[in-house]
Amino acid sequence: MSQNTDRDSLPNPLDPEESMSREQIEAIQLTRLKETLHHAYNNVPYYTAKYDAAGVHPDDLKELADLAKFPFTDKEDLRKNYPFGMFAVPQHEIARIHASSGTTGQPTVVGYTKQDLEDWAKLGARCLRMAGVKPGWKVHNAYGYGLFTGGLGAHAAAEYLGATVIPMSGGQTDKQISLIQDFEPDAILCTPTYLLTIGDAMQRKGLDPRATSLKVAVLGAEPWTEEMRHELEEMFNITACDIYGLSEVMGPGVAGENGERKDGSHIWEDHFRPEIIDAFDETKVLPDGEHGELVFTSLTKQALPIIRYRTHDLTRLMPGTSRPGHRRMGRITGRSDDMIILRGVNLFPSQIEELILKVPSLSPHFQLILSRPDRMDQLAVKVERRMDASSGDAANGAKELAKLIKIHVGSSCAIDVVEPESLERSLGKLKRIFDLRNS
Ligand code: DLL
Repeated sequence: MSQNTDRDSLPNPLDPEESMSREQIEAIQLTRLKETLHHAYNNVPYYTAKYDAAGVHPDDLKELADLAKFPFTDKEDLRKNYPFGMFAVPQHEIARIHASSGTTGQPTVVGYTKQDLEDWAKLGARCLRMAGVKPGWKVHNAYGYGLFTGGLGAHAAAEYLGATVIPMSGGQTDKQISLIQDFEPDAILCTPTYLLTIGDAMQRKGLDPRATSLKVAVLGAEPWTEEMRHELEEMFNITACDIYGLSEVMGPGVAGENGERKDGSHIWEDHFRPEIIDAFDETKVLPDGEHGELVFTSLTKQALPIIRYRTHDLTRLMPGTSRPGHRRMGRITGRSDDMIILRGVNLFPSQIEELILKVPSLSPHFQLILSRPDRMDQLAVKVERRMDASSGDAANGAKELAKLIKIHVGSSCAIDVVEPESLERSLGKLKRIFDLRNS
């Protein structure tokens, strides 16, 4: 029996690094950061050229704060080096390739060695376990399989944990429902908006989502709010936890949330060094607690070391709680490229989600439509009334929502309440903003 009471008090830690102190983590970070910088500089011409041009060398890193001397990497850099220019190992050592969907340009391609895949599975498993998923449970995986990192990433995590994986992938909502009923999974992995789609479809069939076997949902790949967590937990009678990640840094499992505390996702800092920078002045690295853009440096990745990658996700860093050595991130309030600037006021879809869910007659199914009649930007919120709300209730709800938006966001916008089931449902990552200003 272990005598280490500190470790024993953690809910099922998986590996020793997970339960390290902050000092131990920072010591590991410094060693790994030096190795990563040399690995990237010696093996990826992009980094060699960029650091030579900036007059910095991996040997300039003596302490963690020196990382700020090194230039950033952005999605554009991966695109310019399409497809394999960012790889730091020969192709025969690449065990897997993933790519972003590339809806907004050239896809970004990422690669993994066998060791990278093993680390990824381990970190994903840490997230699932911390959320409350147990070895031996049946796990229904409804993240999309394929080039997207969600499906295969979550799959490997659940397998590593020792769960029974049901590799359903995204879409085919009727089939999802049948499998959930027949296979009786204990946990589900998908995007928050897709879980809403499933719950909604169940209710339409006269089935009660609260009566399924599901106990835990591990949700990510898109921003979601505390109000949405409450909505989904009530809808399914489950615990809903966050999982965060991005392909360029690894995939799902960069950070995950504790299912008992639900106090934000712990970033696995033995593998990633996070920084928060001022989103408008990248030269400023902000202290913990301040909001800004999240930047990541990988510390162990072999195939695709990534240094100071700008995620464009806006959040803040907070001290670790259930894993004290690893800092937590606040909820992603939005992506800097999803920010709507409406007559000088900045707003994000998640702010609107939060306010809609405060109005009992309105459902979480909504879209934001931006247009420019008469050369003035206008925002319309299209939102479905709840099935059990009357049209009169919904009309009052629309007035209430307009008022809430005016008070909390500082902007006027039109509210267009539409009939239940009239807006397109999410099948994975949901598109909320429809910008018609230049069409
Ligand atoms: O979405 C990886 C993933 C799959 C994470 C499944 C979690 C679960 P990408 O397609 O590269 O990778 O998209 C990454 O999605 O920069 C965020 O903007 C957003 N995102 C991911 N997880 C969260 C989350 C995957 N928990 C981009 N909360 C990121 C908010 C998230 N946004």
